[in-house]
Amino acid sequence: MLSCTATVALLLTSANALVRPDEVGRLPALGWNSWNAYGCDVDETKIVEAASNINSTGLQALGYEYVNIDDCWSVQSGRDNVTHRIIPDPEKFPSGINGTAKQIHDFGLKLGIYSSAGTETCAGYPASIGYEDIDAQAFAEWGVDSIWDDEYNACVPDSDFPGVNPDGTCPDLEDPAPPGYDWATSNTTKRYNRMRDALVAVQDTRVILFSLCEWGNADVVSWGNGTGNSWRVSGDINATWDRITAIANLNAHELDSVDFFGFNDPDMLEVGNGNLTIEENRSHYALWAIMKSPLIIGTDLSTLPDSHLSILKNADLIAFNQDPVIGKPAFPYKDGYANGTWNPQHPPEYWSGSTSYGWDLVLLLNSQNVSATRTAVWSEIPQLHGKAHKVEDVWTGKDLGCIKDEYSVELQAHDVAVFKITGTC
Ligand SMILES: *[C@@H]1O[C@H](CO)[C@@H](O)[C@H](O)[C@H]1NC(C)=O
Ligand SMILES: *[C@@H]1O[C@H](CO)[C@@H](O)[C@H](O)[C@H]1NC(C)=O
Ligand SMILES: *[C@@H]1O[C@H](CO)[C@@H](O)[C@H](O)[C@H]1NC(C)=O
Ligand SMILES: *[C@@H]1O[C@H](CO)[C@@H](O)[C@H](O)[C@H]1NC(C)=O
Ligand SMILES: *[C@@H]1O[C@H](CO)[C@@H](O)[C@H](O)[C@H]1NC(C)=O
Ligand SMILES: *[C@@H]1O[C@H](CO)[C@@H](O)[C@H](O)[C@H]1NC(C)=O
Ligand SMILES: *[C@@H]1O[C@H](CO)[C@@H](O)[C@H](O)[C@H]1NC(C)=O
Ligand SMILES: *[C@@H]1O[C@H](CO)[C@@H](O)[C@H](O)[C@H]1NC(C)=O
Ligand SMILES: *[C@@H]1O[C@H](CO)[C@@H](O)[C@H](O)[C@H]1NC(C)=O
Ligand SMILES: *[C@H]1O[C@H](CO)[C@@H](O)[C@H](O)[C@H]1NC(C)=O
Repeated sequence: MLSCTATVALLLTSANALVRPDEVGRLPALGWNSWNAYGCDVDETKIVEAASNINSTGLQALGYEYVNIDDCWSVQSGRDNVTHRIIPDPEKFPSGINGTAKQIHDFGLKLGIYSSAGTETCAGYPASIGYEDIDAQAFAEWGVDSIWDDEYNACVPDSDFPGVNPDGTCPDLEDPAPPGYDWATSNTTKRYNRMRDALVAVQDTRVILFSLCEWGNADVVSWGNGTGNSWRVSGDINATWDRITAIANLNAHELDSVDFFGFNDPDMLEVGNGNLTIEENRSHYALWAIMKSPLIIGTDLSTLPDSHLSILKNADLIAFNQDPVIGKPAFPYKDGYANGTWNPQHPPEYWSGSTSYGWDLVLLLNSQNVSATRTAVWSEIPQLHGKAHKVEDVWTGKDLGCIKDEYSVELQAHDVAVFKITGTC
């Protein structure tokens, strides 16, 4: 099951994403999705309430804009027999998706919706394979701004859709490698390109962001930029530290595919959920932000404590994530705790990145289970030149002054320090 959420994009060749008419998808999407908070139990009231909370908490003013309906929004028994459209569940969405969209748009926000590149969604509702044109047309008419396209039961027996086994059964979602390992020719790619093409065909009516939720299958980082605005790099996240570090480790090794219009998606945020400590929440958000991930909140905002809300509202991390001039993320600049190159419990701990705002970013993580010292040595950081630098703490906003050679911090287990380096001194 899934958490897939939304977005779209388009393109011409597999290397370059189609640049949309109004630059939709140029930066990582910021928003909220219903799955991690409500699962299948979604309805118009919760969606509109989430939009209202994004507005009233100040998250909207910071750039959060997509409000995404995940799985379970439609009539489960089937499509409309005449129009072949998916039918919004009249009990869950009494105003229709169009009526819900109107309420979201009235806040100045955007509405996202969920489908799947298969015969049914993860929760067993009608999905889009074979109906891409009909669905894209409906979504555009309803006022939908973003699609989160899952991958489940990805074939139609006895049909010619890419991926059906010769005996009519459904294949494993993990396609076999295509000839020459050219994953851009895989059946997974073909399934998603069908929706991409349908969305491009309606973009004069409505530009719809395209998020792929293919769980990192089929080497998506090698072709995702030709198909969508973002693509999942892994299976689903959950609100455990082990899962967060495993996904962070994976994504940290695949960041070359991140740039304007096309972003790796390490899945939605769990900030506010489960048993994470405040340090773990903070590290999760900071790592996702500096990897230029879509930042899709997945919690009930009406009960989120201010301690957690303030994490989601860190203006410096949002600014780094949304830099209008630099599309590349931060990168690890040296080994982490275990000194390895691949360790799901110990993702890279030393990170740096450039901004167009006159400052560079440095992040230090303590992935150990006990408190530990982490030291930023200026001469090791590729962006920095010079012996002394002006440093600010991103969490507290505190000016740490002019620091010579290196800066050490004592970090609690699983905590993170983030610094703005604002110049030499
Ligand atoms: C993805 O495509 C866009 C638009 O063509 C381009 O600006 C960007 O650099 C591409 N990303 C990568 C990683 O090449
Ligand atoms: C919040 O919503 C109101 C409409 O209800 C809108 O006028 C306002 O601009 C929104 N706030 C922000 C920060 O966009
Ligand atoms: C479509 O038609 C079938 C057969 O008449 C019927 O059982 C089904 O309920 C109809 N579906 C919808 C969504 O109206
Ligand atoms: C949504 O569509 C329905 C059916 O076409 C229509 O009756 C209703 O007025 C629409 N609602 C809005 C808010 O446009
Ligand atoms: C893709 O699906 C087709 C059937 O539609 C099948 O013949 C082909 O082997 C599949 N290709 C790969 C690489 O799995
Ligand atoms: C989190 O995900 C991992 C990997 O899929 C799984 O092994 C683990 O059981 C999950 N934990 C929870 C609490 O869902
Ligand atoms: C949180 O802790 C409780 C009690 O130990 C446990 O039942 C629950 O599964 C945990 N939740 C997660 C997401 O790990
Ligand atoms: C990491 O490498 C350093 C220097 O080579 C070494 O002193 C340290 O013990 C290593 N740490 C771990 C956890 O392997
Ligand atoms: C840290 O704790 C987790 C479980 O809480 C455990 O799986 C892991 O092995 C521990 N790591 C170290 C290095 O002790
Ligand atoms: C993180 O930690 C708290 C526990 O203090 C947990 O309840 C919360 O949901 C998690 N999220 C954030 C952002 O703190």
